[in-house]
Amino acid sequence: MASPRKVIITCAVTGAIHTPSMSPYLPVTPEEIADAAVGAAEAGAAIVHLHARNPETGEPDQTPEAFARFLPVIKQRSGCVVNITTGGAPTMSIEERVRPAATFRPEVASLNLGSLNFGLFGMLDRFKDLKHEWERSYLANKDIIFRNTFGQIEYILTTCAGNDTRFEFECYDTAHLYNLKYFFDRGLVKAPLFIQTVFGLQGGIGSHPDDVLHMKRTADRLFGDQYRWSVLGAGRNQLNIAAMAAAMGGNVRVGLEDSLWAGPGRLAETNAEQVRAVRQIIEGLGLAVATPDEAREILSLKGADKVGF
Ligand code: KMH
Ligand code: ZN
Repeated sequence: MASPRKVIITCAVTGAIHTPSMSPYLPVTPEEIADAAVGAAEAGAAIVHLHARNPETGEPDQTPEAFARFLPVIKQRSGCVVNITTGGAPTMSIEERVRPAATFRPEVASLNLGSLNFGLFGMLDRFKDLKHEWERSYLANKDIIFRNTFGQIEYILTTCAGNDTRFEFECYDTAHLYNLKYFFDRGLVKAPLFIQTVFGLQGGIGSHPDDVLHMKRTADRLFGDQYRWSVLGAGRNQLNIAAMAAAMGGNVRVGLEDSLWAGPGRLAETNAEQVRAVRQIIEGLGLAVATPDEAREILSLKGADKVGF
């Protein structure tokens, strides 16, 4: 009997979009981030996507020192694949954003394939009492551009060149897939391309099934069998888009970075809860959850023994 297809679950445990006042369950301190990552891996996440935060204020912190407080702990407690963000926060310079990935040479780092508006202000309607002053100005800003110019993308690629780090290529619209094709055709990125298609973020492509199909068809046409498809549905779109993609041969991303919810009006209490929910869908489809080593095989990763932490 044919063995079931293996589906890679990525869990993004804290991110830089949601702010501490939105959910008491959002990991902020290094201990909370480490526990969340290990818990997500134990629930079935093969890859954990990591940001760091200031433990007092919860503000995004892209200093290598902040990441150093939890990277070794996660590596010691789990065999999962560590994916370090180069996205950081949209308010940061590209030099700041790339530093942790360049310093720690992870197996995977995120790479955002184009600029877009980041409309976080809609969340102010839902979350009124914000504890920290920085949260309101951060969320209310209607002029945030998450800048990822061709030059900045190239800067990240050249800065990380030689580290054998592979990338989670985050694509928020079809234009970003064409941008990736530009780099692929010039040999600046190599197959298999781990493409994370992002849906439902204000400023990027929507979250309708037509949007999912459009991104997949475009990626299929541009990259054929040279890519591995994954989906990230923001907010309430997380599980339905994951279910759609899993049924269509894709991999999935969950986590409190992308959605705070476990269902309508119910906050997820842990990242592991979201991993378990998507695992149930995957296994319900007769598919299986990839282990970290199976994910390494599927994505041609270098192995945890070759990282710099
Ligand atoms: N927050 C996600 C929508 C990154 O860290 O490089 C995109 C992201 C960016 O994860
Ligand atoms: Zn991220």
